[in-house]
Amino acid sequence: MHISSLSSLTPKINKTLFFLTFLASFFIFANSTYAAGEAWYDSSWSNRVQIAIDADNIDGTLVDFPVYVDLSDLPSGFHNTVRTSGCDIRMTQADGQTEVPFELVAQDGANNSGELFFLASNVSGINDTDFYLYFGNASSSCYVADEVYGSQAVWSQYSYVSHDGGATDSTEFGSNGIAVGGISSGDAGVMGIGTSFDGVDDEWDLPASTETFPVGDIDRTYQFWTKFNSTNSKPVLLEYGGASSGQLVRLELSEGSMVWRPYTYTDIESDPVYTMGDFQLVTVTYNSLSKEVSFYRNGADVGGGVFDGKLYATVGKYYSQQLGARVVGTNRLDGLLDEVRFKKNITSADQILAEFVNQNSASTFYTVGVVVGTGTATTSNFVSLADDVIDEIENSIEYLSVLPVYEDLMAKITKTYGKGRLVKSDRKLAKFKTFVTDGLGKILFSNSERQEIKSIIKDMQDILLDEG
Ligand SMILES: [Ca+2]
Ligand SMILES: [Ca+2]
Repeated sequence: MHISSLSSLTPKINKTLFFLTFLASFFIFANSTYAAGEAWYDSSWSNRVQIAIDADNIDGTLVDFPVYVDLSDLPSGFHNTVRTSGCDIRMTQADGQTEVPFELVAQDGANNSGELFFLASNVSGINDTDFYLYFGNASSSCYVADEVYGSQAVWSQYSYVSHDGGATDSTEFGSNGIAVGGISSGDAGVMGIGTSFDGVDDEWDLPASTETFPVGDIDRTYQFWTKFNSTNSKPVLLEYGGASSGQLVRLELSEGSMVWRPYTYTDIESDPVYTMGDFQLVTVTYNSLSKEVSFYRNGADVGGGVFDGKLYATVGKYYSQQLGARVVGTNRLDGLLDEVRFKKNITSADQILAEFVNQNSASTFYTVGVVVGTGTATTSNFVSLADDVIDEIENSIEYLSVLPVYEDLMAKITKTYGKGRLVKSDRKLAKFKTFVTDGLGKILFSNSERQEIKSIIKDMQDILLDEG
């Protein structure tokens, strides 16, 4: 939100001039010198959309945070323009130019949906952290997985990441699941697809890789989006290791508690808060220094304890390693796994909570801006809506007045009052909608609220000017 380059006049004069112009502006001032937000990544790309992570959702500062983007949160202007392959997608930091790695897991242009993760090196808990998603380039190549900004770099902190509940591993180690019992991925999960487990003979076996599995007495984090349909068999999410004390790692559900069962050592249990039939995010951390095992449910700390043994380095020595059952074929999961992740370090409590908010309710975690075109934020940068969409908006509330607004103000309004162009609220003051037509962002509001809306917009404009 940079308006400082509006002119060389003092901010106070700028503010007055802008507001006077604004009050009179029921016409389009296409020749405005209003500056663009940030620099453009590359002129070969036609469009971008801002994704701003709301600081209210962040405690502390997050480092190397993989951000989930539900592509159904993006405007139709994205879905109408992006290539079917997605090979024109690029992600940058707030400066509009510094790239960050991303993984496009799925894209469904027919349904305007899809799943993308990008790596945020820092996410602030004080100010919103902005990123840009660029698209619209007919000739760009897809990044391959091991390129600098390719998918594997998103998961550089992880030893295993499966977006489909065990079938495929997105890390550089590529520990794809081996299907047992007729298991296959494809069932609806929390983010895109997951894997259903039948509780009879289904499991994913994973390769015996010491790269993939935390082995020995080292820090670690395990995460599972899961749903339990039945508790009968004390279902196991993960088991691997050997047959001697401290060689085995087993995570299972018992009477509502997640249990850390290291072979022959004392079990450590969470509070009995895990439920049946709901998707829930299970996170388990182990601190090799303090020996503390911590459990989280949906981002909240739900107990744990201090492990009294020692973990030894074994994988694939005696047993297989698998998701959804014990290695001896018992304790089978009747339910579903979606996102599964292992790390050889400890994810902070702040990050675990942010991950839950992001993955459980992406549209509250970030605010998506409007689609803008190449270059500066002049009127030509806005993508027009189809006539029928405009009709729909105009018919949906009472008689409206229209005010033209520009990229930064539009983003501010959207960020403050809701997302997208179909903003609505029970609060009278916020009962307006923003949209884009005739190449210009506009706000619609009913005449009865006109003065109040104008007052809000003026306040926002003042904020923008002050920030400039
Ligand atoms: Ca089966
Ligand atoms: Ca998934």
